Amino acid sequence: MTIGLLRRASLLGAGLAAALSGAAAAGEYNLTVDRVPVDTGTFTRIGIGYNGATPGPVLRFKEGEDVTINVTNNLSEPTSIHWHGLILPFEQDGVPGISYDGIAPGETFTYRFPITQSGTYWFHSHSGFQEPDGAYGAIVIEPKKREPFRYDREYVVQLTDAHPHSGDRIMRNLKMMPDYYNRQQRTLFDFLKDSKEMGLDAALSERGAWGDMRMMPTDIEDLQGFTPLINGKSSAQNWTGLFTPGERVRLRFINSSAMTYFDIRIPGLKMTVVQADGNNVLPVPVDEFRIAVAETYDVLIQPTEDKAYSVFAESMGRTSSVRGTLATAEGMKGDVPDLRKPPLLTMADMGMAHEGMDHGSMNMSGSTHTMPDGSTMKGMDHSTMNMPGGTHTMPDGSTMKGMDHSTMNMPGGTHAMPDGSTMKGMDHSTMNMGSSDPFYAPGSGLMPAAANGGKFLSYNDLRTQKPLYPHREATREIELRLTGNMERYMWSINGIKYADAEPIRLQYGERVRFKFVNETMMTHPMHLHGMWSILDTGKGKWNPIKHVVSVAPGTTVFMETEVDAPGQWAFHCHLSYHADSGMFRKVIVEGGPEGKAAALPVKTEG
Ligand SMILES: [Cu+2]
Repeated sequence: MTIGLLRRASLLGAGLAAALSGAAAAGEYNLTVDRVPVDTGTFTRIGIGYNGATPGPVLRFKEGEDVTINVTNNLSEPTSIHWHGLILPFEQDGVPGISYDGIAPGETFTYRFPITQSGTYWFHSHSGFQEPDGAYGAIVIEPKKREPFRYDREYVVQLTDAHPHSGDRIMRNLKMMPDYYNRQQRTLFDFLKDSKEMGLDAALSERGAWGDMRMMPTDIEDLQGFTPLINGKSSAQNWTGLFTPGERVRLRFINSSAMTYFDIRIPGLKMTVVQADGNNVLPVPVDEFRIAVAETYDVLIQPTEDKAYSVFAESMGRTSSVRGTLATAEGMKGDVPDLRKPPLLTMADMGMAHEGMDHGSMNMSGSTHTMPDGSTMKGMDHSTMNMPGGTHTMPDGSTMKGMDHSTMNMPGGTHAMPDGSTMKGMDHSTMNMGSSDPFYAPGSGLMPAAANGGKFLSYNDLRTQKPLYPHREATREIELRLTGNMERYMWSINGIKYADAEPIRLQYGERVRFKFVNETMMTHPMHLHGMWSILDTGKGKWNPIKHVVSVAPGTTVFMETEVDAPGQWAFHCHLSYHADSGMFRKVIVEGGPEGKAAALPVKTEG
């Protein structure tokens, strides 16, 4: 009843806002932040949106224009808007406590900044859990120059993981009971099945190892029970984009989820990836790709038949899916694939490849770690061993009990070097792993594979189409260990949560090499504000230029940043509940050319 009333009220609001937008001067945009109804078909609730709806409007900017955006807060709490992936002065970046104070209830804040880039981006609230509650929208920036590819029409395909609970309630529940939303707990039945397959001892010790980590093999999504949406519509509500057979269609995928990675495919069509995080890449034809939280990928497709194709997005943990439709007329429907089997994390995802990790604390079925040459296995990738089961015969004839060859997936790779040297530091650029993906730990349960057996996009396939900076040696390396305590739902960097951490201080003009070491069993999409994240895929000057770098469990990933933006910036995991519980840092960029150095607020560190 209330929802119906509110819907009418907000539709009125949307009309009014549209009228206001129309009246605004060129380059001027108006956004209102409103309480809006969310109706997924599965549940209804009141969420937060822009101009009366969630998702908010698609903001279309032109490279080279100066934009003015008036944001009016109609909520009874403070709000903010962050322009995700946009390069702009730090005071315009929209992070309360870092860029500015936020936008008080009833207040209108005016953002002003030049648009210096092009591509697909998005915007969202950086206050509390307003973004999971629906406060997000898309940004499309038209380039000054011609695109290096052609298309006849385009659609934004914006994904989210709408949840019946408010973000605040979810956070409270996770703090109280970290597995509150994980419905895939292993049962006694699973244990008995494991025992039958691997023997009781092995099953027991594997259980022990997982217990030591306070993790379960099913801990892939710590938030389940959501309804994924495409452009605000669930599978039943079926978002539909029209095409004429033979047309080239550009799809701008944006993952605006709070917590959910999606694997995306369009059965019957090849997709050509042409852009990642707003920057053009050399085209990569794929059958399927994984989109981390907060990433964007632009793909081209060319449907030739007069029929309906399903745009199918399946959550990484396979607990839910959403389809939209590309069709030649409204109301058409394509086949909807079934959910695939949920992946199980393996020992690889426990991060046993990490140097310096205390192997002694891991109960590993009593297998011996002494290698034939007597060296220790420091740096060696234990992850290739899914411990229990099997017997591995070493070169010296000794056996290594508990190795499961059936789960080893390392075509063309020799990772288990007797001295472990090649694994040290996990330098992806030098690893040749055949068809497996070097951005996952070898043997990882999360290693993606295309549903049709075809090509699944890897970070390793991404090459920038146009380097933004001359390639040079990094001036400094900063190690950021991604850490957490699953038992207390505490997420941190280098073991320290945001509230207790000193800011990361960078000097203007540096090129910093960030080394992410994921010591947790979750995948973290790391997002640095204000400056580009040049992901090291070993391609030198052709390394892809991103704003989110996803770091899978048990891996080390490097990215480099040209420190060219004075001021202070946020740097955090983009999973909403991880960021909020402490996997977050403030970055301060000191110095800068005359007149360009930022006048930093004299505020104490938050
Ligand atoms: Cu995280």
